[in-house]
Amino acid sequence: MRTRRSSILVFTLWVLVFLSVFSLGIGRKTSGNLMVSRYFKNRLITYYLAKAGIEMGIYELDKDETPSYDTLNEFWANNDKIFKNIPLGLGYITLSYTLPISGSLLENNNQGEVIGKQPIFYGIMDESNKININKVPVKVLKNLLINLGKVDEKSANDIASSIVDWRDRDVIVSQGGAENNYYQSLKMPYKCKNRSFEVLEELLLVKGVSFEIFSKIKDVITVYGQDKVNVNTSSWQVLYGIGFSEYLSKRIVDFRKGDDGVDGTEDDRVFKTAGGIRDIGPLFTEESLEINSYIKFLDVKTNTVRIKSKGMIKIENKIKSQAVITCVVSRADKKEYEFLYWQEN
Ligand SMILES: [Ca+2]
Ligand SMILES: [Ca+2]
Repeated sequence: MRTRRSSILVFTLWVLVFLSVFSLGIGRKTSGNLMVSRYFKNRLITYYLAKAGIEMGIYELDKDETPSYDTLNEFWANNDKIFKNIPLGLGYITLSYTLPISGSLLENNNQGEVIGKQPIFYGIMDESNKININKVPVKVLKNLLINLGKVDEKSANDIASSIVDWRDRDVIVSQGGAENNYYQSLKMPYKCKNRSFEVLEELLLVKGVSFEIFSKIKDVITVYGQDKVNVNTSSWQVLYGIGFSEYLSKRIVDFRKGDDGVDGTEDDRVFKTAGGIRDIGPLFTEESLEINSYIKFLDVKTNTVRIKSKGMIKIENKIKSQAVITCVVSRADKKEYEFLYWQEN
């Protein structure tokens, strides 16, 4: 009897042990699931907030009051009341960007300029504040490589020609350039594209473009939009990349900033035509000649923008969860916006 009792006791004990271990397991699993589901829930909320931000951006852009020129002080380009920490539903939305600057100028900056503390703009970025490697002529590519890529003149000429050969449809080798024959002769051969660049990294496939050169120019180039740079929205580094001297590039941008010396504020001076850069003040003969040479690569408006939208859930003012969507939108077709690029993080 005792044996039976004790065996029942042992059995019950085992069941209890089993059940407690089992329920512990369930407990763990449930709280784990709760965390995972909370993560996915937050992820979903922030994703839709970011997506709503893109819609909000396009809505504001659509109200552009000055179609003949686009500047950094337009409400869609810089306005923290519309684009910074905007509450919506369970979270917040922010649209922001900084002006593109070449890596090489940041590394070599010894003029006491602020590095890594670029002003943040709240709004939509003009994608035409960069140099479009699909559309600019060999002359601009060459200047870009010399001034910002820190490449010598001969190499710059060869690389610029190779870039044009890569994107043009013909198979005629430009002076110093490279077409299919060259790429097929490589140890690991590949085809010359003979089509437009779709992503910046494609440049690394072009003859002569090293990673070092690429990293120096990648931030000031684009594969989207028009052939000309918008002088109302570009950094002086981009004007320098086109071929203007460093001095004149800075003068143009400083003039644009207005008396407060800050881009995107009310006192900014607007270039309503590219010729407006002749009015920045007295010009030396060389500067006038410089303007004559490069003014054809400038515009004052844009047909392509980049929107970076961040959706956030905050607890006590700290970001708890966030999602970022970056897209490039064309408004070249006046009737509808076209998405050229879309990336979710
Ligand atoms: Ca070609
Ligand atoms: Ca200003």
